[in-house]
Amino acid sequence: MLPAMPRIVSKSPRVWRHRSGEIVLDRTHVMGVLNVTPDSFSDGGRYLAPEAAIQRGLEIAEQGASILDVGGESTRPGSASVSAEEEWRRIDPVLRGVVRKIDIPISIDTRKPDVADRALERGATIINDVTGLSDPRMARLASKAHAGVVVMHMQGDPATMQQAPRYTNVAEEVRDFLAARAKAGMAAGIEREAIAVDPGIGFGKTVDQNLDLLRNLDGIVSLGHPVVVGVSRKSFIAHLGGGERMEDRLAGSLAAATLAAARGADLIRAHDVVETVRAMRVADGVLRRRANL
Ligand code: HH2
Repeated sequence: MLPAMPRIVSKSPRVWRHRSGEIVLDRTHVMGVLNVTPDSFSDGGRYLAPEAAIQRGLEIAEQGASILDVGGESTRPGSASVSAEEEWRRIDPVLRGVVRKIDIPISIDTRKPDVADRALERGATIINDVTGLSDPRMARLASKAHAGVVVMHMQGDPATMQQAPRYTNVAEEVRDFLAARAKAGMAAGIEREAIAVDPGIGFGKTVDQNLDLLRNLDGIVSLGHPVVVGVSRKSFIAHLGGGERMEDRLAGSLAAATLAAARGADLIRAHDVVETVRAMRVADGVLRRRANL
């Protein structure tokens, strides 16, 4: 009898698929934030002029981000929504200005299917939907376009979400919500590997609930989808520290990002791109024995 052949198990790396390719999840990636708004909580007004936004978009790509996340509507607590026309008016020149000049995918941070649709036509390849595909048109268009999607959890809506967020068990409820929304996305035809999930830090959560979610990120990781975490400059950092102003929250943001990476986050959404990329290289060296040199 011939000896049994050793079984070769090929362990292909996990990936996140999007419209024009895939992101290999063999390290902790940074999703660089570009807010083309007058009122975003940390950088409102800074990149409202198209030239300034385009310049920043190019810089984000150069600084080592793996995705450029462009948004034209603030969803900070208490914010009012803007019309699809206004949102598109803000981001259209920016997408045109960066799209063929950078070699990283562009995600569009929007909750409006019309805006997402037009952005995909302009060359964006990922939809970052803070409402977790609550509008069925969003899932349908993502499926048709083979776009990547971020399904994020939010309790309530930005105008009122911080008034009295309530959960019995925040980690379980958010995990179950994300599992259900990812399933709904797949039922609409989106490929499993195109769906990333995000606990939505700060979206209808108290400081303690945000901390619970970060501490229990493994529940969300266990869903098997790529995991995005956005902690950058958020108010829980100031609550834990000494009430730091926006421009003084970098150290706290990096600490939270590093801990999220240690708990299994694949992508960190961040405003301070160069610093976050550097921090994630060190985190990956320790966590994944990954050397970049
Ligand atoms: N946070 C914000 C916006 N979009 N998307 C995902 N997937 N995850 C997040 O945590 C997340 C997000 C809020 O940050 P920012 O874009 O800087 O603020 P604003 O909504 O005021 O523009």
